[in-house]
This record gives sequence, C-alpha cells and structure tokens, in this order.
Amino acid sequence: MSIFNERLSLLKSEFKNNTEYKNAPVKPGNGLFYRYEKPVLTAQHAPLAWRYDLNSETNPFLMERLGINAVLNPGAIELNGKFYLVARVEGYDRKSFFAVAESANGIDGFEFWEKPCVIPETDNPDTNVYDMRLVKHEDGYIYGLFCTERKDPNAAPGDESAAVAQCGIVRTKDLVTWERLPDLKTRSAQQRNVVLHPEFIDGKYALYTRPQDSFIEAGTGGGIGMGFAKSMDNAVVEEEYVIDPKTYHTIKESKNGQGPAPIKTDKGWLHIAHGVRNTAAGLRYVLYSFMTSLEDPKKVTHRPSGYFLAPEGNERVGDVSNVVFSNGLIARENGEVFIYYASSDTRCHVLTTTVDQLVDYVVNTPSDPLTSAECVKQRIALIESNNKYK
Ligand code: M1P
Repeated sequence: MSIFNERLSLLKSEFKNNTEYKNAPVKPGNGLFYRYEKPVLTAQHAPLAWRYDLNSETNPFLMERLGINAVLNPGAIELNGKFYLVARVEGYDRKSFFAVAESANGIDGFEFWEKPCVIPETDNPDTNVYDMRLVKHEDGYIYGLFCTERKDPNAAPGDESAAVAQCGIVRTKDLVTWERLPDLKTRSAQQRNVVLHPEFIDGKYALYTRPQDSFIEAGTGGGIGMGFAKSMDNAVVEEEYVIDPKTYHTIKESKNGQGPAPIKTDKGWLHIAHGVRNTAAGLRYVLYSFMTSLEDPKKVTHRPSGYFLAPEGNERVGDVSNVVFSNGLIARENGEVFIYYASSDTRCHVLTTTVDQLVDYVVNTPSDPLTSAECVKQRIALIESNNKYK
C-alpha cells in the first residue's frame, strides 16, 4: 500500500474515533448543572478536507497543509429542533474564522458543515474575527455580533502587537448567507464582548458593551455596559451605562464581559458573564451570573457570590490556560438550557441545566459580602441554619 493510502485510512479512522462518541453527564453534579465527560467540539472535528490536500499527485506524503489549532468560543442557536454552534476556528496561522457545526441533541454528534462561513468585509478589512454572539432578535433577523481586530494604525514603529478591537455585525436568516453591516460605533477606544439584547427597549436596539482603554486592559472602561441604538443598519451607541462594574477583590477584579444574550425569565433577565482576575500565573477566567430587571434591564437585581464555573482538570490546560469562556447558550421552550463554553481557548464543552435551576441559583444564592470577616459570618449563618438537619 502507498504511504498516501495507508495514511488516508489511518486518518479516516482517527477522525471517526475523535468525533463519533456518546457524551454522558458527570453525576452527581452540583445541583445547578451537569458537566459532560467529553468536549462537544474540538480541532479534531475539523474535516480532513479542511487540513489536507487529498490529491496523491500533489501530496504524496499526505502531509497536513493547513492545520487547525483550536475550536473555541462558539455562538449557539436552536433552529427547527437542531442545535447549531457557530464556532471560532483558529488555524495554525493564528487567524480565526467562523464555522457552523450541527447536532441533533446538543451534547454529542456535532459535525461541521462542509465549508466555513463566508463573512463579507467592510471597507476596513478585518485582520481577525472571533467570538460570535448569535441572537434571534424580535425584528426577525438572527444577528451575529463578533470581535473584529485590526492592527492599531497608531502603533509605534516596530510594535507589531498593538491592535484595535471593535464590534463587527452580521445578520442572517439561515446561517448560510451573512449580510455584513457597518461596525458598531461607540465612544470607546476599544470594544469586545458586545452582545445584542433580544428585544427592543423603548423602540431601540439594546446592546451590552465592554468599553475598554486598550486591547487587553479594560482600564477605566469599568465593566459590562449597556447602550442603545436606533438602528442596526448603522448602529451607533452614544452613551454606555456600566451596569455590572468590575470590583476589587472579586472574581471580576481585572475585567468582565457579557457572555451570550440573557435569558428572559419570570423573575428577570438572567445573564451569564465571564470574570477575570490577575494572578502570578496569569489571567484566570471564570463564569458568573447575575439578573437584571424586566422593567429596567439596566438595573441589576441579583448578584450571586463568586463564580458558578471555573476551569477544572484538563480544562485548565490549553493555549491560554486557566480560562473558561462562554458566548453561546440555547434556552429551549421546555425550560432546558444548554450552556456552551470553551476551556483554555482550546476546545468546546456543554453544561446542561434548566431555567428553574438557574433562577433558583441567581435569586437564592447570597451575594459577595466583599470582606473575609463578612464571608465568615455568612458561612457561620449557613452552618448554624443547618444544625437542625444533622
Ligand atoms: O483568552 C481569554 C479570552 O480573552 C478575551 O476575552 P476578554 O476580552 O474578556 O479579555 C477574548 O479574546 C476571548 O476570545 C478569549 O477567550
């Protein structure tokens, strides 16, 4: 057998092993959600045709030509009973692109569509695009808000890393054809983690923002902001209100960012967000939750203490270690919720829970009292209230 044919047969069986598996919840879980034994989508899910030249004439060694480094931070949506992820796929060349993967049950069997998404450009070409938040808006479109990154035109000579991040916007009806709209305009020098609220507020589009001073640091940006735009065809947010500030000695001390669009519940809008703190080992990203008022979505009504998800075990290691990040969830009509997250900027996972569990968590978990002494009081109160159940 030729090297080419032998390798092709090995690669095909490796692909099958890496992608065709059942995924099971890890029990007993924590009462809020189940983690799953395996990731849902990885670089190994990228079809062979994306990575190899499959022509034995031009590639007799069946060498990998365009490798895939990571599959992470997927937007998520349910359409006609199927689960779709619009994942950030990163090549060995460090450029990310978007690709749709589909599954019948949302926890295993994800398969990429034949080709990645073709996202039209504006007059100012994107160098890199990533982290799409998908939202079915009440105006009838599915919007994808993502980060578009370009080299900083004011970078000092020799500085090849200064970049400007802004919010790119596309819309679609089918995830196949994407219409590019002008990038969001705000007063902030940089924007990442911008998310569209699914409903109009006072007749306007509402957007969660994350004003930031520089590419990495939120700086005086303050936290998760909210702003309003008259139109998405040329979206302009004049003023951003910080609704969830970063806070000293908490899990969101360095910065934070809205995750997917919030879930509407009877008790309020339920948000999933990421919080970042700095450590001697680098930045640590965890997921936390909060709730905003149905009457005034700028007002936070509940802030459970600390994080609900931190990287664990293998999740702690990857391209950017010690990170969990979520920008996609699916809240089904029957109350089930699938929260998709990536670990260490490398692979995608799912958590399953329900709206009832999330609401119970957010409404009934005490908030962070912000000092050690107050945390001790809080814990002793819990212990003492448990005495009668021993
Ligand atoms: O590397 C961790 C994450 O860093 C950025 O998030 P943030 O803007 O909140 O710092 C993003 O680049 C994200 O893609 C990445 O997962």
